[in-house]
Amino acid sequence: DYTPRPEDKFSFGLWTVGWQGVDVFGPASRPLLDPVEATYTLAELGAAAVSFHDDDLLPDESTRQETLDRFTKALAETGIRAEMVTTNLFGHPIFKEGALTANNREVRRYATRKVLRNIDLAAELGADTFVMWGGREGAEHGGGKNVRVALQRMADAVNLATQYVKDQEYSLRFAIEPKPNEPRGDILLPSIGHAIAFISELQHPEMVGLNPEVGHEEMAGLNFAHGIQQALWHGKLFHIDLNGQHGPRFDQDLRFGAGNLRGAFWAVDAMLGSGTDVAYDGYVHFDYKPPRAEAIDGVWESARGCMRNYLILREKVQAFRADPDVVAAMEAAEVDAIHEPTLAPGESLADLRAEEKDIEALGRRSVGHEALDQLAMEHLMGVR
Ligand code: GLT
Ligand code: MN
Ligand code: MN
Ligand code: MN
Repeated sequence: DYTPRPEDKFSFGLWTVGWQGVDVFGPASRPLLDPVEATYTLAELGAAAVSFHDDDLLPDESTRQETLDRFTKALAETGIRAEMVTTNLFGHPIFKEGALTANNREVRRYATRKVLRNIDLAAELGADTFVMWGGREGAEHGGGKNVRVALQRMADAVNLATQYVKDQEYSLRFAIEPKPNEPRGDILLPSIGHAIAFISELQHPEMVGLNPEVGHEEMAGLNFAHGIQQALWHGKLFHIDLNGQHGPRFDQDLRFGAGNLRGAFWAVDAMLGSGTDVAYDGYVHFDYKPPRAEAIDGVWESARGCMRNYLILREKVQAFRADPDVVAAMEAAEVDAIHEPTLAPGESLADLRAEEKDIEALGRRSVGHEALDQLAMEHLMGVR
């Protein structure tokens, strides 16, 4: 059966099931969901953890302590963890032109204060990961933003945050979440690759990794499974946002498995290590939006669907990898031959150059990838 268990490490953003359906064309279609009540329900559904923005859980000062007390009680009673915390640096109009990279310095200083306060909260709640999604860091116009300098201000902010965590001796790691556009016309750090390059310029790069989202890479026409494999290769897959997307269009935030199902299959395969032992071992975190048309029953149905689809895909991926026909097809496709370095240890360039190979025959060789992919599709379609 596909019942979620604590060891599956499923986690949900409180803003996901809490999304009230506000969009560009209409107001909320669902009533406010108390984040503490949502935590209890997610625990019942089988989640092991939750994540939140400061403002999802603690929208106002006057009720802050009371809500925090109720929330920590919910964590204690359910055994749920607050594994990730992130900062809302996009909702308030003060962030309309950017937060940590706003042209206006007062805005940048306010955004930095908001981050620091939230780092203290994350540490207090024992979170492992602090996500930074720069949704408003970007521009619609060519002349309005000096992108090169804005990137330096972003680096300053991350440097300051990592230094603060070191000084306080917190055990938090940072995860940057790339997105190409929406809400800004063009967002800084638009893809996994951009973010990885950015991290290498930071003061404490070892403390900073990625929180890639399926839909965000696919909005840019990129292959999510390839993206997270590169992040794994760099040792930077600190966290993940699973959801669904139908190709390059607005950010759909569908439940995981909806949208590009083949992409989801390969994403799960990559998370499990693609047949190697380099796998993702963090929380399986969902960041999606229950469609605006759904009432509360549909909200919980979609949350169940995220976990169920992950468990089904995990089973499909494992069956695919274990299928003797697949093993043979992989062999025929020389998939494992890539493990052998192009130049063996001890070999010289002269050895390489001395080699005589039948170039024409190599050009005619069979690669067998269609046969292999057909097997994957048949596993996915449930006929094997
Ligand atoms: C917001 C965004 C998400 C990010 C969240 C982290 S907030 O909902 O659309 O993709 O993961 O701040
Ligand atoms: Mn999204
Ligand atoms: Mn996300
Ligand atoms: Mn989102």
